[in-house]
Amino acid sequence: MDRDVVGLAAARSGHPAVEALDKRPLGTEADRYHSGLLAQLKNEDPLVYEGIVEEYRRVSETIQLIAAENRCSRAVLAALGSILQNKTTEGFVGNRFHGGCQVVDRLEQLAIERAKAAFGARYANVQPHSGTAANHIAFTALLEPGDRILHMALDQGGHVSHGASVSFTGRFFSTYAYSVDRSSYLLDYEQIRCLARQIRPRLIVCGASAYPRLIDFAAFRSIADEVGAYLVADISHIAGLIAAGQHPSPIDQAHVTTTSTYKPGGPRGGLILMGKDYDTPVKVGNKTRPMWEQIEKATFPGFQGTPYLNNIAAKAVFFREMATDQYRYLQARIIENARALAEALIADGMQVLTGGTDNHMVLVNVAASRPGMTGLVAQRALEDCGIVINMNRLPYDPLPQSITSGIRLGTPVVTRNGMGPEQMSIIAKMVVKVLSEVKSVDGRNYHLEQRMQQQIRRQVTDLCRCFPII
Ligand code: DSN
Repeated sequence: MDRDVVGLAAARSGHPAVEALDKRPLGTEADRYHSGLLAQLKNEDPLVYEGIVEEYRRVSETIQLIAAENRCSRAVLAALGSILQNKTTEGFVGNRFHGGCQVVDRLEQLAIERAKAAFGARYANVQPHSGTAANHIAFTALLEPGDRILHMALDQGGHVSHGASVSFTGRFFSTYAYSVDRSSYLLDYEQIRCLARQIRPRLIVCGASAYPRLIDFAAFRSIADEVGAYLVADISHIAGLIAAGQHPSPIDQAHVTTTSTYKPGGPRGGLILMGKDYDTPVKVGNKTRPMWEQIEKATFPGFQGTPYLNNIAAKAVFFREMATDQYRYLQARIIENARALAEALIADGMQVLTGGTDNHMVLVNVAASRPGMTGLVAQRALEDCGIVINMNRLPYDPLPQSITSGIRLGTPVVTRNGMGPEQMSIIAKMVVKVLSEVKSVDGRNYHLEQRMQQQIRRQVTDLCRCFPII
């Protein structure tokens, strides 16, 4: 043994202070190590600390209506900012490349079991770094380069990773898009079936970023089965609603279900789930493996290296939260609030796509509601007044992606903060007031009277103060 190490051990064993330290429960030491993290950051890096404070203030004093956003619990934040962040390894539970994995193996297994329980799945992979990574893993697990994918077009409400030409999917596979019906803006499953018969895709993706109605996963599976395709359901936007039984589940309909974990209110990251098809044989290259194994090989070494073990622990915390009555109540309330918001906007003359919503989001055609208005002007003017939304290209939108005719509003954050239908009608009134008063100059620039802006800002701040982040 190294002489210094021997000396240090001898010194330690005889020293009363060290002996006392050794007898303290480990939990106390771990608590001490993790407590006061923000205070330490403030001391060591005031610039980053100030950024965090500023962001806290921003979300505390403005109304967050980005449909893709949510807010995780403090328990999830604690797991994210824990010592687990330092652990490196590769592979899966019980089969790692590095030593020292006893604890993280246990935590990853816990996350897997809780994810399976939350979604009624037979297989869960908690390693994907994001929803997009989960899609990449699923596609590469099931397909050969160049294989055909049929997906919802990005400008119709699909997600960029599903097949847009600018994403990895569009570059490495042959992608074909389906649309929503031109008059109802709903998915037309018979049209999608006809397209699938012509294209004969090897994989069909369903799931959307901007679609306010229920998705019929059983109809998608019947189309996939008819043409011999795999079905991947990306449920990122509606995962919380599905776990809470507020939207039909794709777990036993799709071959593979993917989701991001922050949209339903957990830590950033991705998740892959499978139901009855989890061990269906898949042939890719010259190898045939069960689907779950194919997914794991595509995760590591296929696409990722070390899993983010702090994120995995945070996912475990979140999947436990998902199984609580409180979480289920919140998901029902998210939909109730979105419906109240849609109804109040319609009552004030706004054109809401499909006439309402079945989920957490509301799509509004602002260009058709107010002459000269664009999604970009609406987003900017509302943000000036403290209401944060995003512009959104609508199906068959005549305006370009950088301007858009629409906006997308979502209720997860305001609901998490405790707001209900009564507050949704107050918010709708403020949105309509801003959109009625703002004057678009050229679709990008605009004029909004200072006095009006300040008045709405004050109302927003007052409302936010009644629903603080706790
Ligand atoms: N999919 C994006 C959105 O819906 O805004 C975020 O990942």
